Amino acid sequence: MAKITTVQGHIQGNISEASGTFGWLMSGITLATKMIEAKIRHAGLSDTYGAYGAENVQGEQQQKLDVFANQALIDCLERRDSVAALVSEEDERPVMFDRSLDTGKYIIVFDPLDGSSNIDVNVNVGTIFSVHKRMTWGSLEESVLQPGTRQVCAGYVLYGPSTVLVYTTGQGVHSFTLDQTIGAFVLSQEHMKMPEKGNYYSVNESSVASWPPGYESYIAGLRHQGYSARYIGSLVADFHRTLLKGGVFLYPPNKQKAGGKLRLLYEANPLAMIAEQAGGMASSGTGRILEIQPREIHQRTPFMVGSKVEMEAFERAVGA
Ligand code: FBP
Repeated sequence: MAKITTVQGHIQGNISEASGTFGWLMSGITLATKMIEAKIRHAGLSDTYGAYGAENVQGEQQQKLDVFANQALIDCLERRDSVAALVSEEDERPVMFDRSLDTGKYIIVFDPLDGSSNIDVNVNVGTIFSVHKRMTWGSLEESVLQPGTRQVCAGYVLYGPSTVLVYTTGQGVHSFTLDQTIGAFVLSQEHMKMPEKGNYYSVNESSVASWPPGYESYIAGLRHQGYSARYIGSLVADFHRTLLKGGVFLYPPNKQKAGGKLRLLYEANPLAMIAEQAGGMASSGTGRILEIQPREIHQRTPFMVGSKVEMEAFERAVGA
């Protein structure tokens, strides 16, 4: 019988933190995302599509699956004693637990269901997570607002034709596929590398007229070199393709969203850590994403990520 490696088994050898505690913490994420996966697979049969009827802190119409995914992650993670606080895209304020420094060591920030505007049309969506170590000084709020360089783990789950979990703890990028027959995420690829150069660019060109100088000519240059366009409109799906095939994904600032649309803590930072660990790069257009000092939990940022060749060309084009 072929030996299989689960996420918890893989963590044992891949983290400098207390692996047992961390493995138990990660099992909260794998359990919740399996619950979300099951709900998504049956969405058309169980009245799970559509709006929930409330707005989240971003001013977005919450989808029923947004609310389900958020609650599943909170329910599973609050039972992990090592969790000191949870920050979700769906909630204005963090959920804080009264746990001592010795016990409550980690902070988890997450986007429970990214790309949720695509759910009803059966397009890939995802869950994104990032783990920070609680600082031994200052308040819990200060521990939540740490730069991306201080992440101890980052990952996402993509709910697509198959369900994959991709994560890093700073020792390479590894991918697991959900094996429905045993209900476990099984290791399917280790030490993934983003190709140095790709053939795709991915951006919503509808706002091209209000991009800052250099962006439009950069994209025109890629088109001139024969790059093809790919844009799903689900960040996790567009990022996963970029990780596997190379190229570049951009969500530039524009007139409506001068600070960008995507959120720093639970969208840009975790994907930037994975990209860099896989040999790629991630920029805000003025600097490295991971070096941004967060000011508030739902802060947005312009987000450009991709292969080394395309990203170095991008930085030259916009003078970053
Ligand atoms: P949420 O669904 O988590 O709010 O994510 C935002 C998002 O849907 C990303 O997944 C995607 O990359 C982007 O917004 C698409 O934005 P736009 O429709 O402006 O191109």
